[in-house]
Amino acid sequence: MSKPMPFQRVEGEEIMALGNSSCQGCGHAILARIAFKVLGKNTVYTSVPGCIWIALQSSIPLYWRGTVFEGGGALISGISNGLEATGKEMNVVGFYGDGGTADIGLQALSAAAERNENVIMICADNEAYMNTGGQRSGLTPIYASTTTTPVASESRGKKSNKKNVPFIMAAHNIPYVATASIAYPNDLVGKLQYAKQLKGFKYLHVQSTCPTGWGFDSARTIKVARLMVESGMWPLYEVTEGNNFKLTYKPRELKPVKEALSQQSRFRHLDEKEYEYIQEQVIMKWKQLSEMDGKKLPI
Ligand SMILES: Cc1ncc(C[n+]2csc(CCOP(=O)(O)OP(=O)(O)O)c2C)c(N)n1
Repeated sequence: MSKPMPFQRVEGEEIMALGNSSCQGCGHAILARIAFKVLGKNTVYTSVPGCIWIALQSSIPLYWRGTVFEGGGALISGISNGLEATGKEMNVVGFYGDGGTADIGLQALSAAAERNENVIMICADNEAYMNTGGQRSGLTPIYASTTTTPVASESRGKKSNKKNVPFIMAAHNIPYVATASIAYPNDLVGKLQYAKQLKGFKYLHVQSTCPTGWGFDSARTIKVARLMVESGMWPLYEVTEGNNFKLTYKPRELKPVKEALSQQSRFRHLDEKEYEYIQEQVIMKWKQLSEMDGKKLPI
């Protein structure tokens, strides 16, 4: 097992303005700051409705376009093709939330991936529709309390498991798919650098903590994000050249999921049986990923 990654300063020109209109401790703002340092000024970025639109629009002074939830995949495709037709080379980057990526926006993104459009698509995953008050999305984890999956006498939070969107995207056989976390900036930077120089559809799925929706003190945002990785709740990996799977970070041993989840009030109602269920799922999935590490995916 590899050592914990040392912290390094993220190099690059600071593009993000000093102020932005996201909440204190917002993972999206941290993601944007890091990402634009790597992407640089020769970038056009796009948004669909959500917190990431707000975070970027208020602080990233680069060429931008926004559209409806359903249109995210079409918008990045159109811009990329337009640039190619006029002989211009720019990074075309879609920054969409988990709702905009995994639910309403999935069809157009899938079509863009299938056409292998030359774009980078970044899913900023805070695990619910946070911009409208925290309704569940397809990427909300099981048992999480949200405004549409509240905890009450007949309800224990979200009933179903988190959708595995990185694997859905990998099944399109695109050149690059990766997961990342705002708590592992070096890993995130390396993945962005790799994606930036590659032609075709690149998909980065970044777990982005939300103090408001997850329920923890904003000063702890990186600690909470790190615990999600250290517990195996959010594994860091990449799939290159269509199907080569590699874990990019292997904690010495996984921390108990309870250590990560008990810090978030969206899980404060969990009983031992529910923790046990999540723990078993994580161990089973971690075993599967460890077996796949360094191998080709059967897709
Ligand atoms: C078709 C449609 N349905 C609903 C909305 C309302 N709406 C705006 S932002 C948003 C939440 C976005 O959530 P997500 O994509 O997860 O991003 P987050 O805000 O959590 O970063 C919703 C539901 C909308 N704009 N369009």
